[in-house]
Amino acid sequence: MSDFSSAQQRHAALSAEIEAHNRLYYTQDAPTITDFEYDRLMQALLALESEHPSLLTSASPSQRVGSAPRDEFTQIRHEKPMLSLSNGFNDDDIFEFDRRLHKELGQPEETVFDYVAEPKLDGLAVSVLYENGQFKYAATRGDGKVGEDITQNVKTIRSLPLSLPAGAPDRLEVRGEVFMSHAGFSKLNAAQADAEKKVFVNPRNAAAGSLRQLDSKITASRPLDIFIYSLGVISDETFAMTHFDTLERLGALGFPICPLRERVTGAQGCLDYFSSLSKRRSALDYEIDGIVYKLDRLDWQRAAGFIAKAPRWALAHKFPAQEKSTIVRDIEVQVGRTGAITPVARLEPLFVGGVTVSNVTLHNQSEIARLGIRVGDTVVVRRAGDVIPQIVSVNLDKRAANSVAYEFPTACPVCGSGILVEGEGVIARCSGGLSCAAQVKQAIKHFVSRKAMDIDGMGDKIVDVLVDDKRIGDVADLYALSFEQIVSLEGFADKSAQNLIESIAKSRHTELPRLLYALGIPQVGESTAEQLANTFGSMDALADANVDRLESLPDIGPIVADNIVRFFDQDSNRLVIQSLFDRGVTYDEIDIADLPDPDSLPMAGKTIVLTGTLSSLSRSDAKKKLQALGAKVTGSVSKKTDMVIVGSDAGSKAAKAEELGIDMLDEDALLALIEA
Ligand code: I6G
Repeated sequence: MSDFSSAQQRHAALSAEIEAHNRLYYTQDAPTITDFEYDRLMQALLALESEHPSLLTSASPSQRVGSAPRDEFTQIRHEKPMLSLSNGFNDDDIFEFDRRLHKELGQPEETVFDYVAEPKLDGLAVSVLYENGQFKYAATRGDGKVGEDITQNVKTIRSLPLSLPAGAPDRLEVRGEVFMSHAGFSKLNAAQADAEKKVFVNPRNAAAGSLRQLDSKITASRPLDIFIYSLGVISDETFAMTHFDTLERLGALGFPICPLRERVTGAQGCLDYFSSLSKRRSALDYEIDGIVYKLDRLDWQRAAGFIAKAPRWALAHKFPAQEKSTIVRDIEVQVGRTGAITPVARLEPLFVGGVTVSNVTLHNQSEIARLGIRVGDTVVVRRAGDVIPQIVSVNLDKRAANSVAYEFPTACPVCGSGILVEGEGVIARCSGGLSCAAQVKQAIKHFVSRKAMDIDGMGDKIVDVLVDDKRIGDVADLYALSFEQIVSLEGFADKSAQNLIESIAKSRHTELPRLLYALGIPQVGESTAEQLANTFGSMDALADANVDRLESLPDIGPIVADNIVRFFDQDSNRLVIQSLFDRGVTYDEIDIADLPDPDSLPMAGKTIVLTGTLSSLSRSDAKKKLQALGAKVTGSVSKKTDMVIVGSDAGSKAAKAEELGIDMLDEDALLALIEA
């Protein structure tokens, strides 16, 4: 036998052996060799491939260790769109889902449907295509039509087969959820913390961050796992007749399938499964955010079809907000950019609703009084979906006998100035103004932030040090910083100091809306800044505007108008602005004569909300385009909203719009609207 054919045989044997150990370890949780022995097998395989590069095929287990970093992700168009799921939140929603399906399929009430119930993992959806039994590519969901090519990264997930046994369909696309177990997440975060790298807030973010690495070697080092839950394209139409059998067959081909899947009977069977899994949820080693029910018969699935971007035959039953108890270690107050004092409860860290929570805002003094909260109290913390965690109640039975009522401070904890309280304890403000280091720091952090002057590399810690060391006292001082001053800071080398100097220099020339927003005038956000810039055209013209003129603008009420006038009335603010210009800050003046009359624009007077992900333009571009047509784009849906633009993965805003009967447009309709 030639050298090469013996290497070929050895390669095939080693590959099969490694993949068998991958299955034992990752799918069956029953390893039969040590990590050391596994590494030896992998090293032997890598050595063979380095000696005979032609042995390195796309299905070699060596692909599991990652490959050369990429510059960017390329795109893959899904042959079959990747859908999202409709949501249900209570028993009625599930009965209604079942009733609707009966109606759609023309089945009498007495026919009881079989459903398959599976946990909905909180991870990232991916699609993986196999051709002739070999892993061809993997893609993210993206907008459902086009995703990103993450082939090299997904290949590193060891529980996913790289090749399929004989008998697998020639073309087989599987879809599933990539996730990170709690155990893997804790281990990863401990390692990240040891290496002084970023720790992740929850397993989902860790999984997402790991999967979207341009360097697949980093992905390979992350404990990712996957459960396959459905098919995309398949060349064999007789693969299975039911969803349950589809999962069974996929399992037999070596795919990891969630072991908690169950075939259940009727809507009541779905609800029984939901209640039984809700009880086991906290004991699972992975995060789930609901249960997915799917009509079992595939012919009925096909007949039921789709509404918008979701199948009619499936429903995600979401878990309600999670609540858990913990102890309040302390109550501290934070000082914001405009001196606003916000009390924050420092908690014994707890894992709730998918994140570790150690700080929860208490909003204001009257909220503290409403809850009657004290340091040392046991409290119930609630977190649902993306909503920020909140304390909902205090367990008085667990209150210590020697506990004392919390007293709101009367002096700023940072500068010692008095705290002024307005509005029955709702607003508390440090009276120190720009003599308060906390306010100065916050103002500078806002000024340098991405949507303001966008000074890349000027992080929070650097601002803290620069202010504490009195190297800067206001935003204009940033433009007087020297290379020597920066390079002398801890953690800076010549190159990083030079980069920061260049970022500062680059920000000198900017646009008026950015500069106005960066100044941090109370209640002047990005869109107000833009409106002010487009109306007045220059800083001087705005500074001279009076309250009446400001209030005549569509989005500016008396409070914002008053804030703007007061801001420009303060000598200290005028001095800082002058010193910004003296230190070389410039902006392009806007020729206001060129601007159309806002009332004559086609969407004048319309209030629009954007939700979900858009595929062909970013949300901020869409917002700008709508604003240019005269629309007001806001962040929350209310009765005043005229229209909601719904991208993929839209959540509660779309549901609210539906509830309020507000017009909803998808991305294609939005593009048509912009073009028209
Ligand atoms: O996002 C999903 C999570 C889980 C799913 C899903 C699922 O089944 C257990 N199934 C389908 C069909 C879709 N998304 C579109």
